[in-house]
Amino acid sequence: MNRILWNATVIPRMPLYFCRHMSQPFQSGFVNIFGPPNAGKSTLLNALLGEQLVITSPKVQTTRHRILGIMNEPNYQLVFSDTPGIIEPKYKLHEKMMRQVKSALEDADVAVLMNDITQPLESFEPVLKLLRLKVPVILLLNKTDLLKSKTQLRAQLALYKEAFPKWEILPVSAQNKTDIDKIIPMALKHIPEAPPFYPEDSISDRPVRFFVSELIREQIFNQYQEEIPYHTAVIIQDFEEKTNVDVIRAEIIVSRETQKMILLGKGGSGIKALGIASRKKIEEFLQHRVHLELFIKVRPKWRDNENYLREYGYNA
Ligand SMILES: Nc1nc2c(ncn2[C@@H]2O[C@H](COP(=O)(O)OP(=O)(O)O)[C@@H](O)[C@H]2O)c(=O)[nH]1
Ligand SMILES: [Mg+2]
Repeated sequence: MNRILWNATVIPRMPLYFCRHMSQPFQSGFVNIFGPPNAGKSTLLNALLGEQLVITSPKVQTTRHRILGIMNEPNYQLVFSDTPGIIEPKYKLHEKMMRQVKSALEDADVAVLMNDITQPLESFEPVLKLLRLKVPVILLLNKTDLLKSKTQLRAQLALYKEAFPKWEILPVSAQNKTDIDKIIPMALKHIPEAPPFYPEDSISDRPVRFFVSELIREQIFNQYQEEIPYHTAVIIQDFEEKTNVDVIRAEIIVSRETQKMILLGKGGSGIKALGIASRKKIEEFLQHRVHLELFIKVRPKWRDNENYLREYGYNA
């Protein structure tokens, strides 16, 4: 990851804009990705941008924020949004996650709706009820690599086409990057002529600190089971950029003392392994050596506490 591609500022949209270099019109707009948990939304964003920008995991509700990923080409800028999976909120953190989804609904020029093609069509209905889409939709049926035959694919596709006759439907595999290149021309049909919203060298609207905290959270999802990842937040307390090695201090917030003990592991082995795995990922991301220190804090019921949620970056 190039270290200077961050901290973009928003440029207001103007009525019509022509690319500086040629007479071809410049298009710019928002392509927002929605779907149930685990459909592969975050995997798709990474595949589209060719970067490991957002975190993914086999567990549901890994993504908690709306995260922009920006694609810059000579004739267009597409601002993709990864969003949390659509669920019925059970606690305040969930409500905040769904507000992130709502904000993405409001500014979308086109919605990329995603479902796991191996799941029954009925499982998709609750998501549609909660979404109420008013913009053009591209429906992606993801994970085609898991299907056993072309017949199975054709059967699923026929079901979806019958249920959603107005939508463009495209079977893909985000993981294998199969047919994801077809999404761009489909999306561009719905993107207006406009100047870029973000400087053309930016890849996201979030600062480096955010991605670093997410990489630690991803490792928590990898390493710990059951409720632990869902009770955890990660905050970067210090980030000192130095020539040889960046020094990063991060706090891991949990809801209960017992969760802290699990995170620590026997003789601190758990937190040690977490530190090593996280550091490797962060070094890959920053392309720089990192010294990482992790601290664990217990904050009872933080997921339902407005002040804590705000402090931990869940602002919506
Ligand atoms: N087999 C297969 N697995 C996928 C595909 N896309 C995503 N996954 C996996 O599905 C799980 C959920 O993916 P993620 O991107 O985190 O889903 P999200 O919750 O919708 O953001 C992860 O384990 C991914 O590796 C795909 O095309 N094929
Ligand atoms: Mg996700």
